[in-house]
Amino acid sequence: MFDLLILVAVILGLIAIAKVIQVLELANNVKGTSSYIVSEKDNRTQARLMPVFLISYFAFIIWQVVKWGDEMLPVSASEHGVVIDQLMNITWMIIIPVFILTHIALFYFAWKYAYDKNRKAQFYAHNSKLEMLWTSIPALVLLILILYGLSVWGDVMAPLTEEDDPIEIELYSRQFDWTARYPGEDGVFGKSDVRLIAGVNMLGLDSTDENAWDDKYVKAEFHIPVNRSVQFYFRSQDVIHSAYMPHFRAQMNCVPGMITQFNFKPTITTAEMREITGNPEFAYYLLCNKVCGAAHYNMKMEIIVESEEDYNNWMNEQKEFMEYGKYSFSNEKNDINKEVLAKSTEAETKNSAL
Ligand SMILES: [Cu+2]
Repeated sequence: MFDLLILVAVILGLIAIAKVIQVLELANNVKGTSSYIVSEKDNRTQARLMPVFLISYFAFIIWQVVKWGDEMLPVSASEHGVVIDQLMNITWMIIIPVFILTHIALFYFAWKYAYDKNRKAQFYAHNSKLEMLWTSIPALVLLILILYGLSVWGDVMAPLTEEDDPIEIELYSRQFDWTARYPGEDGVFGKSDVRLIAGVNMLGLDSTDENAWDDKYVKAEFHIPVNRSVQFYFRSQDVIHSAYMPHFRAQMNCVPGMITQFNFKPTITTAEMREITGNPEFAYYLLCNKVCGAAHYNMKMEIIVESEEDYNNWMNEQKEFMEYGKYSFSNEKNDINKEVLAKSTEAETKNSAL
């Protein structure tokens, strides 16, 4: 109902504007002048508005930086994130002065050379030297930035080797939550198939595959050890989601039917970051960065970065897939359902509390 009222108001507003324009045109006809001819006075007004616009525009930008500046992400918590931030900062350092100078020149010229009936424009058709200058300088700067960017991209996306001794985590996305899976003691992820998803087996793990038996999966939060490379594998059950871990400067699409990858090495624990930011509530998050449906905003999982010792302790407390299996083999369906329910309610209460 409210939407309808807004629509009616907009339509009435447009009709009113059209009528006012008609009245102005009629008035001009009566006076014998035409509203389509730009007078000298119009020109002067427009010219004076140019510096006014320029100053208000810059003032608005400065206001935004002052107002929202402290909402920026804290220092990067991953090794490669520092390099990405550097690339970003250097790009800003080049772009900002150019942006300021070109805008000042643009509005200055529009003000200074507004139409003047006593002045005749100089006919100046071409200057090869100038053309060369303003083509080659931006091209060179862009080339340097792109090459720099490509080398950073190469470093960030480089696959891990055995020497890195990474821990592996699979992040499984679906509308509208995340599940993190660890390969368990054997270090191998069990097979999975979307057709096997049922009840407690929310990832569709293949219980006939021995590698799946010790797999562990968690919701609401997952843990990673500090200063150890993490190899992520991303899957999606339904639509394209995007695993976004802003504090680690990491993002990767989760695409149904394929496995995408990303790796990083966390360098700052959650506790240390709480001290750095001065915020005792600070938490790292995995978010979804694709608008994937109605409850997209709910796709959130806390990431806890801690010492290897704490991480191992936490890992030992997590249940293996087979332990859920035991329930289903003994046919205690109710127990499984209770457990699943408890897990997802825990996840939901955590998410809604954030
Ligand atoms: Cu999503």
